[in-house]
Amino acid sequence: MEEPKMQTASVVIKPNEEFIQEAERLKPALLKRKVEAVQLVNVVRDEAMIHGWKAEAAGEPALLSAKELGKGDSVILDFGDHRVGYLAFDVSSVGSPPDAPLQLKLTIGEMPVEMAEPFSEYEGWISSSWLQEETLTIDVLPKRIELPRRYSFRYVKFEVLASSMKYRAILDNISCTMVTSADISQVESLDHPDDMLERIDRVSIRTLEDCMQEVFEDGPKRDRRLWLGDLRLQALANYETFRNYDLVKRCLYLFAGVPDEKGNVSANLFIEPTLIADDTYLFDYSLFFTTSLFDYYTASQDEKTLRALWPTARRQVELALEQLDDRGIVQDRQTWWSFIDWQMDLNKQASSQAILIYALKRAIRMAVWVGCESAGRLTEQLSAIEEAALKHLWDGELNWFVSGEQRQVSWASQIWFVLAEVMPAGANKELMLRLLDTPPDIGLSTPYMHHHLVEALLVSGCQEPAVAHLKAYWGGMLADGADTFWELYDPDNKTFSPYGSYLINSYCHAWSCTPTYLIRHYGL
Ligand code: RAM
Repeated sequence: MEEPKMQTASVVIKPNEEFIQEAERLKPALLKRKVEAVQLVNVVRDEAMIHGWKAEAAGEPALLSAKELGKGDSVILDFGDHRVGYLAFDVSSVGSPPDAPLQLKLTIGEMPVEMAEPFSEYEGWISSSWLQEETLTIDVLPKRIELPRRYSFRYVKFEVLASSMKYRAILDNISCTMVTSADISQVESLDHPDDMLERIDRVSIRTLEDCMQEVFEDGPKRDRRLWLGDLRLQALANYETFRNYDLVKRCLYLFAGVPDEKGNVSANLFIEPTLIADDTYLFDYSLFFTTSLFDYYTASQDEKTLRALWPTARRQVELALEQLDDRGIVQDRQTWWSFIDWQMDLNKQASSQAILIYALKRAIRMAVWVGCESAGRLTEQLSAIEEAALKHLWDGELNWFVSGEQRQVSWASQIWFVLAEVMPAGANKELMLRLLDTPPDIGLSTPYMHHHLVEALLVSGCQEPAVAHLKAYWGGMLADGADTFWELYDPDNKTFSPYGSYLINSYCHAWSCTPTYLIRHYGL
């Protein structure tokens, strides 16, 4: 898979110190819990399993203290569930006094495949430094080792790269101090009569919990960063579960704290060493600042924050409206200008137009709530872009929304136009049912877009296929061994990765946690 054409711009940031301080004030304390491995495992070839590997039980972790490890020996520990936290272990020696340092390699992974296929073979286009491995050279034994980096994992492989002929190593007391800002005691139990929905709900919550750190991270393995598109969905799931309004508020203030000179919010932020806006700007993600503020206010009724952040929210729609061509249609571009999905052949114009309509509708409601004079003007602009969309992007002969110069028909374009509620309810329902019956070639490639498919089915009144799809897709991940839901999952191509290798995919990913929102919010 080829790398998308990223735009790197020299951006001038106009920090808003008041917002940055407010975000700092809302920084959460992390909850900690120490856990131990539950078993030793061997990872063996099994073509029936995802990626062709499975973990097989190989005994109690207590066996480790009697296992003498020499050069070339290795053990794999299974922590029994997905963990995010800090690893520590004791290492000692048996035999003669250690006459040379011990060299240990740790490979830390969310999936069995990460224990089995060497990271040195990775050739994807995003950095291999995301693959979790460490080499330690230990001069003095015995020693308690506390690794400084936070990992996201279920399995840990220890390999002795070098000891000496005179001694062997013993590993013991291997533990993980888990960290999260999510307080599970806040979550009401679901008690759903449908077992599958109950399990999907539980794993969604585990996924969200592990992504909730000092900000809502997209994935604790990768990118460990606050992305706006992910934040929007995590926030929706959070309102139904942990109800940590302050963490959403903090993230909104962080984005609003570092806009560029025109007022545009970045697609993602780095929080350390200080708050830095990434130089990636995405048309849809910037607009999701507006919709995320709308959702936050709807859930929290926090009027003070609504008023403080409204100018930033309004600015995102104004900047998007400046990107229309003279027909009133969002201009298409050859670069990675709007995200929508990791479907590489997707033309993003129609979906982006629909997202602008979706965001503008919410902006107008906020303008009314705060008594902003822009409400009237925004309402006129809304009818103009809805009309333009129906005139230029709806193809009455094909009965589909089309996108770009080639008039591409995709799932994403239909889904986003239904979510934007441009056509009457009956027509939206018909469109969704037609989409399921006669699927266009350009499909969906992430749980992120599958979320939007299910939500589009629900808002258009197609509850039965919505539930069926949710169970088939997220239930498919469960059947394939998910402890937390994944960044990428294509049931027809289970090795899919937009990055060039499934080794680098994230297997606990925020945008995949939404079934708990869909089930609880829509009362499925
Ligand atoms: C991926 C990130 C994140 C997403 C961006 C667009 O690299 O992990 O989830 O928001 O892409």
